[in-house]
Amino acid sequence: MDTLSLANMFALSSTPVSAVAWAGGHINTSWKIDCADGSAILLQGLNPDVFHNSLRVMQNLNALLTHATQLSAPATGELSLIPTKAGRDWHTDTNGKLWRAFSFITNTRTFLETQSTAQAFEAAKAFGQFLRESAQIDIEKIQTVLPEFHDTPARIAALQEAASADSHQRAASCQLEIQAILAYLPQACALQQTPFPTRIVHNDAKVANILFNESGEAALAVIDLDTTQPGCALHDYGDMLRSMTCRAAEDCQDINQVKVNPSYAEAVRRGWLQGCGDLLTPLEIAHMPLAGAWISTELAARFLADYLSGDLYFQTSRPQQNLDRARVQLQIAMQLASLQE
Ligand code: GN1
Ligand code: MG
Repeated sequence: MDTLSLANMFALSSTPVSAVAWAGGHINTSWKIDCADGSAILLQGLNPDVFHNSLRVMQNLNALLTHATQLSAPATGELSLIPTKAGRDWHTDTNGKLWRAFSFITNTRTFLETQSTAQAFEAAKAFGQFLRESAQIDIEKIQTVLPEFHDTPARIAALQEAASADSHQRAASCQLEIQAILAYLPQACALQQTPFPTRIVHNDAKVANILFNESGEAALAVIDLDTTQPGCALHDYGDMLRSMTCRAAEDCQDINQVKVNPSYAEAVRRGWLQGCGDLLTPLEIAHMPLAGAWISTELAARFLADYLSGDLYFQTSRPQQNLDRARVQLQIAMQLASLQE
């Protein structure tokens, strides 16, 4: 079925007339669909190879959106699902892939890289508010959709396995990177065993997942809620540090351009603390300085394992893209770690 016919399965206000691929994610398929009356939707297909239980994702999404509506919570803004003509929240295509449609919030923008310290502050504050607001939801209502998603030792073990299998004869070209990640294992194990509280966390707290107003000054909504599940708040903080403090692209090929800006890191810290209010425990606050290197190294392990396995998980548009992504994350991890020294 073509994209416009797919869009037509939903109860739109008028006829869908054009579809443009919506960039930014590495996992799902997203289209912006413009309709004849000037309205627009974001049509998104969940990647079944990643989200094995799409229904759970939709149940979590509904619980989060219902909560946001009841509270008129600022952090989730005006996100809303458009039902299908059959009155459901999703459409399943002939391949069993689940599609859902969000109303497109007009006069908004997303950014792949942070534009200013003020913007880093705003984005981090929004993720902090999201965490604080989600803490009011009964955690039993939010199900785990990606088990062991942030099990860093398991991610490093998976990299080691991919390097040993070396199914695409790529391991020789990235020994330095593999060794750098393996060296992080003791620290990863120590963090994994620290008894942080279990909270409802976003799990993809990158700058690209904040909807800003057109000037980019005000964060209007936290988006991409598919990975939201019970977990550790510091994973979100780590994701923010790795994604908001460096303006180089996530797959930048020139490692010299990868520079962590300390004032952005400080803005992220202040913004997140402000957004979280009094939510965080002393244990969480004490470990904040480790979170950036933690999550960048974990993501480096994930990108590199995928590169070694033949790029099966993260979408790529060129050879070695996952290797470049891994190198960028390692560089960010190193710089974030040295900021703390
Ligand atoms: C993936 O597809 P996207 O951009 O929403 C990934 C995150 C990574 C991120 C890196 C389900 O998210 O964990 O941090 O790429 N999502 C999943 O940009 O694996
Ligand atoms: Mg995501």
